[in-house]
Amino acid sequence: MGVDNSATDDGIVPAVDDGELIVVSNRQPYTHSYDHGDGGRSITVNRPAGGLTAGLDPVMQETDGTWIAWGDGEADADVTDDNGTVRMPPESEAYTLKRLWLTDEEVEGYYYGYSNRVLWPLCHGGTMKTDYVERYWQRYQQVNETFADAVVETAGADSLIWFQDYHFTLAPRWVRDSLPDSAFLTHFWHITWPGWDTFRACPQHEQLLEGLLGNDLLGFHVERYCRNFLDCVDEALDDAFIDPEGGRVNYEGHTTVVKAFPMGIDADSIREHAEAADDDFWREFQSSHGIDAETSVIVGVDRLDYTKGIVERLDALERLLETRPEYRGEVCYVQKANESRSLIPDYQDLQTEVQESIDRINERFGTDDWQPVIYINEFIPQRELCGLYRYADVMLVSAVRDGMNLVSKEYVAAQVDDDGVLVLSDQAGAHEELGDRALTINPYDTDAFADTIERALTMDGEERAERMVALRERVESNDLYAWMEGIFDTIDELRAKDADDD
Ligand code: GDG
Repeated sequence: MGVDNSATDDGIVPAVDDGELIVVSNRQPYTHSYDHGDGGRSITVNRPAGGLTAGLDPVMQETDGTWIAWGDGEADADVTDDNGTVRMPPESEAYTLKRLWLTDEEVEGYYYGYSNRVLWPLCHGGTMKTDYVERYWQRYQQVNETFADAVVETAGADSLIWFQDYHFTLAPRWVRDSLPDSAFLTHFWHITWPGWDTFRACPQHEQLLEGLLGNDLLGFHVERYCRNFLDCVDEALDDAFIDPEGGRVNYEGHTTVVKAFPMGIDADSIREHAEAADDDFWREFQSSHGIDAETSVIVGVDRLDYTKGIVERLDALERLLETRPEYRGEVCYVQKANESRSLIPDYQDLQTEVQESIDRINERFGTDDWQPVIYINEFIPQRELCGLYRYADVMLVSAVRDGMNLVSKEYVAAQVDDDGVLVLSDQAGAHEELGDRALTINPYDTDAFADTIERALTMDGEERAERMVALRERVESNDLYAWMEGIFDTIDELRAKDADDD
């Protein structure tokens, strides 16, 4: 049965027939694990926590699609058939999850190696952190081929295939070469795309660009990344024809449209969680972390990643407490950061550096009844996170480079009392949308950053509300569903045009 691109109870769906939507991502929407409380006898399903995965799940259910991802859960293989597939979610079995099994060597080379020790730092401009190990590249190619094969086996002539992120730069070209033109390939690149001067340092830059140009539509968060990508193609591929205004590349007879789609969040869900976190929640939070009721709370929420500028932020807070003693005992900074990619040395170094900075600040300024920095380094449930956003007086987002930064938008959506202040780095993609109503900082300019924290703490209620109301309207209207709709509408237009041209 054909479906229109129309609103459903849960969101929107693209114009595809049942079974034609294929999503490809590194992380899967559901994992299976053994219930250790039960002596490991029964199996538990872990559901999508939020964000894109939770937003896409209803779309997959509505279209009976196939989601292809790495099966990394300990009990995943126990519930799949011989093809690695299982119907999800358990209560309605509405779509197919196809799990691909990766060996330890593949995970080391493809995921920890090429994806996170080459492409991640390269795309964030950190060429000094890249680690070009031939084994990583070999495994990355091998895993991309495995995913491409799985897509080709699953796809039909009219399939719509949606790749997510930097783990799959090569697969689109191989899929494109194996499927008829009527199949549509699209890719969303969730991180920044660097300028040519950075990108050219990568020995495999040509293959990466050729791979991505297998797509019919390639999306980035902001225009600047689109321009950077087109510049890289222009410099690296002699045979590519580029239409910079139209955002099109023609390479070896195939056209790729390159377009910005700034990603949003599920603002309604965040708002509902924030509303549910009432004053009792906040009193309990304050008392369990030893925060005095009168103390102003500043918050930072990050994956522990060197792109997020956590150490730079702690430096600015230290400068504030050093140069303005009147804030001692009056403000408390809550750093919520969960560990990530811990097998990579740069991430281990960062964990140590963050812990050392926090210990130093607490030793230097802390007293018997006041701790300047509270560190929460485990994952917290969505309700608690939204409560923290709601009651924090100021949020600091100080990324040194960030594709979008959804945390800044979540903070805004949770401001149901319209009394918080967002301090936002001009290096985050979100700054393009929120920069004029947030307070802008350069994470490296420690003195000015400290001044801006003070400005946020002393802003009067009227200005806070005026800024936050404007920010909230923007975040609510450009939410996750508007983002998906923008992508699906563009796909429908491009497919309709292709059909007319044939
Ligand atoms: C990449 C790009 C781009 C974090 N701790 C907890 C928790 N979180 C959730 C946040 C937020 C998500 O994790 C982090 O998203 P970000 O966008 O801030 O950052 P990345 O993980 O680096 O994401 C980024 C994004 O892709 C999307 O395209 O914006 O630029 O780097 O949603 O809420 N959630 C809960 N507990 C936690 O402790 N529940």
